[in-house]
Amino acid sequence: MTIQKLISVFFLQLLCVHVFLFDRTNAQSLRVGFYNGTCPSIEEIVKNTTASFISQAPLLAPALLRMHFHDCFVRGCDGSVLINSTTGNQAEKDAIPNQSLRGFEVIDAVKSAVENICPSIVSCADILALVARDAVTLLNGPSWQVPLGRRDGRVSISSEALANLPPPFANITQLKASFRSKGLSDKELAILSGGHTIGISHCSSFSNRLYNFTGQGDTDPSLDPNYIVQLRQMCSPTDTTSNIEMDPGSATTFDTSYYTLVRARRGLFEADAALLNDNATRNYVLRQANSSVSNFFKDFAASMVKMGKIGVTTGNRGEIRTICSAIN
Ligand code: HEM
Ligand SMILES: *[C@@H]1O[C@H](CO)[C@@H](O)[C@H](O)[C@H]1NC(C)=O
Ligand SMILES: *[C@@H]1O[C@H](CO)[C@@H](O)[C@H](O)[C@H]1NC(C)=O
Ligand SMILES: *[C@@H]1O[C@H](CO)[C@@H](O)[C@H](O)[C@H]1NC(C)=O
Ligand SMILES: *[C@@H]1O[C@H](CO)[C@@H](O)[C@H](O)[C@H]1NC(C)=O
Ligand SMILES: *[C@@H]1O[C@H](CO)[C@@H](O)[C@H](O)[C@H]1NC(C)=O
Ligand SMILES: *[C@@H]1O[C@H](CO)[C@@H](O)[C@H](O)[C@H]1NC(C)=O
Ligand SMILES: *[C@@H]1O[C@H](CO)[C@@H](O)[C@H](O)[C@H]1NC(C)=O
Ligand SMILES: CC(=O)N[C@H]1CO[C@H](CO)[C@@H](O)[C@@H]1O
Repeated sequence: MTIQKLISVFFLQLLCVHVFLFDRTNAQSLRVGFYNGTCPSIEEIVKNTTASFISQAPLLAPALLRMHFHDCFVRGCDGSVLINSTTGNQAEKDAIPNQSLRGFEVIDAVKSAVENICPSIVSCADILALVARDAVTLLNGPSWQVPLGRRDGRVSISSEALANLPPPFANITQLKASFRSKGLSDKELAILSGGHTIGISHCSSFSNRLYNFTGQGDTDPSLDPNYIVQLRQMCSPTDTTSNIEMDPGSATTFDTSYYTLVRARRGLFEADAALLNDNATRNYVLRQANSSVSNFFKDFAASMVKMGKIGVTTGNRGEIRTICSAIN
């Protein structure tokens, strides 16, 4: 090895160690009860406001869970998903994967309820993390303590959403790489994909599997043929409006049935079916599909806490937005 190479390897390692410590420090500075002294009723306000929406429209809950995921995978959990586009900037919200995000009105209502009690104290990124937890719990899912103290970012760029969010046709190699790039393991991929036990999809996210999988007018062989018949009845090849339950009949109940579906080759997206193509994720699916040995709730709670720490902004970086859809 030449001296130059040695030196560059050394600096590369220094850089890695630095980035590593930096991220750890940030994530560790999140803590449960961060607002104990400054906004003690925060969790109650968030929960009450969220519940007032979800009790009227339970299908808002999955949208709110997904919003937190989309926030965390793009620029870290910094509320950047909430920012509106402006004349000079196309924001994450307006990227293709975000076209189907819903529930921004819930976040806005929670934020204004919080601002009424503790103005300019609680970040939109923290609100999103709390709302996602409450949404899951309200649909009979697990609960968990949410470490808080995130600050809001001031940047939101449409192209970053496309680059950082795995598409519904991602294969297992791509999914693992995407999650690993965010510090999440293959097992955590299998766990967090269980979020698809609630909510809806548009036909366009999977209709290639029903009509023209490889461009030969064929279907996806990894999808149950009987299920294909049913799905075709709900989705014509050009349908852009129908809402299809990802976990039919149980779209507003957070349970383990996602894994039963995937095992039965009825996962809606290629990315769901792909979990069967790797030993670690496959074993996880099969284990959770057996309710007597499932620890999905506990796993999901822990993985949500971990996902909620991706690339967070803390300390005095960033800001506390007063309106979640615009930087201050
Ligand atoms: C593993 C990679 C993932 C892929 C490829 C993926 C893809 C998708 C797609 C395509 C949709 C439907 C969008 C539409 O057509 O309307 C969707 C919906 C949803 N996703 Fe994922 N997702 C992934 C991971 C996650 C994670 C980690 C979570 C949360 C923990 C999550 C939660 C949801 C929820 C709750 C919905 C339903 C949203 C609604 O009802 O509006 N997804 N996902
Ligand atoms: C905030 O209060 C809760 C409940 O009393 C407690 O569990 C937690 O440790 C406190 N956190 C901080 C950072 O003070
Ligand atoms: C939240 O709701 C509960 C039960 O309805 C109520 O007792 C409590 O006062 C509410 N808290 C806030 C902060 O609105
Ligand atoms: C996954 O997709 C990538 C990109 O299309 C491809 O290069 C790779 O071979 C695929 N891997 C598997 C296991 O299908
Ligand atoms: C299927 O896809 C191929 C290649 O993209 C295209 O040429 C063909 O017209 C499609 N067939 C149908 C029925 O959409
Ligand atoms: C995957 O699991 C099967 C059965 O559990 C085992 O036979 C096989 O060796 C495993 N493959 C790898 C690559 O670990
Ligand atoms: C589920 O797990 C239990 C306990 O380990 C086992 O006895 C049972 O055979 C499993 N069922 C299936 C369908 O795998
Ligand atoms: C952001 O866009 C939404 C939807 O168009 C709108 O209701 C909201 O008022 C906008 N926020 C700001 C700060 O302009
Ligand atoms: C909810 C939301 O903001 N959806 C937007 C996603 O992006 C498209 C453009 O690509 C907008 O038309 C939607 O309003």
